[in-house]
Amino acid sequence: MVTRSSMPPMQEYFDEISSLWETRWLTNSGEKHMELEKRLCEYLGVSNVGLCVNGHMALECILEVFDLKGEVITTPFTFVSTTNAIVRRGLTPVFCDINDRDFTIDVNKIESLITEKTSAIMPVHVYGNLCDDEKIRKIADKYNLKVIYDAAHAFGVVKNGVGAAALGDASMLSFHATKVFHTIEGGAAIFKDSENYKKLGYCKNFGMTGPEDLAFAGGNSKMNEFCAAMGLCNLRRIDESIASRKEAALRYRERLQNVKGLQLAAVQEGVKSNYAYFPIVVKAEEFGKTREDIVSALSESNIGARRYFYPLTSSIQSFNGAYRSQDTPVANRISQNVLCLPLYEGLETATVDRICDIIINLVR
Ligand code: T4K
Repeated sequence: MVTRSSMPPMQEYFDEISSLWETRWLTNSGEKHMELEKRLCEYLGVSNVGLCVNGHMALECILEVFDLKGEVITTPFTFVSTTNAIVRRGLTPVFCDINDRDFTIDVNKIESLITEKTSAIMPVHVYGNLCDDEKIRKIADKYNLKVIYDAAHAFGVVKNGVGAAALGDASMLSFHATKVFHTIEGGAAIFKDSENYKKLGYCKNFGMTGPEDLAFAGGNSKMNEFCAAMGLCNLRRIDESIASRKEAALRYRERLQNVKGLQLAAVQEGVKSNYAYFPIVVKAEEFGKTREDIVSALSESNIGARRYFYPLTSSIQSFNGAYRSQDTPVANRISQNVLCLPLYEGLETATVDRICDIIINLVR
């Protein structure tokens, strides 16, 4: 399968949750929740980590905290959650193209999309590749826009000593079962400003500012204690887990980097990766076979590679064709040809080799 959830030793998780039978405090900012927020601040090198029920709702809550209106510049090459969060908050997505080296937003194309209605830029650190924050920040400052990162894939990624979660006015992390670090379901909103962390607390708890104070119509996006406990266990082993992914990812790179017609994501200078995904882009004319041929060959051997991200999120049916894929040509081309190969903690070199052999033998 494209990925496999990391699991802590069973007994360790049981020990972690056993106190819940005494306290019977199962959700609403309990002990485990508070401890995990603190530990994540330490690990990620940030100050305001607000846990949420999942990454998607964390993103919606961030938009709610900033009370944004109008248009948000984002990319269509992402999991549909990014676009949905913008739409569900009553905002209009404006799609910017990506660059074809690391598949993050093309910073040279942002400025021409800014109008008087633009209120924020929401780029995505796709596959854990970091966006060009320096350029994005400059543009945002010039036009007084918020920068909100979809950092669902970027847990623990560090560039020149600064953690991905520290970038932007806010960042969202996903702790879904399929992610590098998970809490079964879960996510976090990370804010530069502690006042916004406080507001998040209200947004994720029905808009209540006290037990009987109904300030606004908020939703329910709280993380429960069983999920937070899973996070505490997984965080203890996160460095080993990333090291194991690294081994597999480096093996893929070694085997596939010189195969004609296969493009690998560029290695970013100064970036300590988390090895979240291993995408390949198939250039069919050079490679001699299409992405779909590779998918079929792998699937015959019961190997589940996935087309993350296809189709573009600008093609959501309810947009009724309002956006054209030709307007984001690089995103369109990558989306039509990209394939994520299996990558997870404990993936053995022999399995990586078997997957690479199947791909290489297709054109031999
Ligand atoms: N932004 C971005 C850029 C994202 O990628 C995501 C989520 C979000 C925002 C939203 O964050 P969350 O609200 O989810 O926290 C999966 C995940 O459900 C989704 O979290 C993730 N991105 C997306 C890229 O992938 P599916 O529909 O492809 O997952 P599924 O069920 O097919 O699982 C994929 C493979 O993972 C399976 O073949 C086996 C393995 N798996 C799956 C589950 C559910 C496990 O090993 N254990 C499991 O519990 O969406």
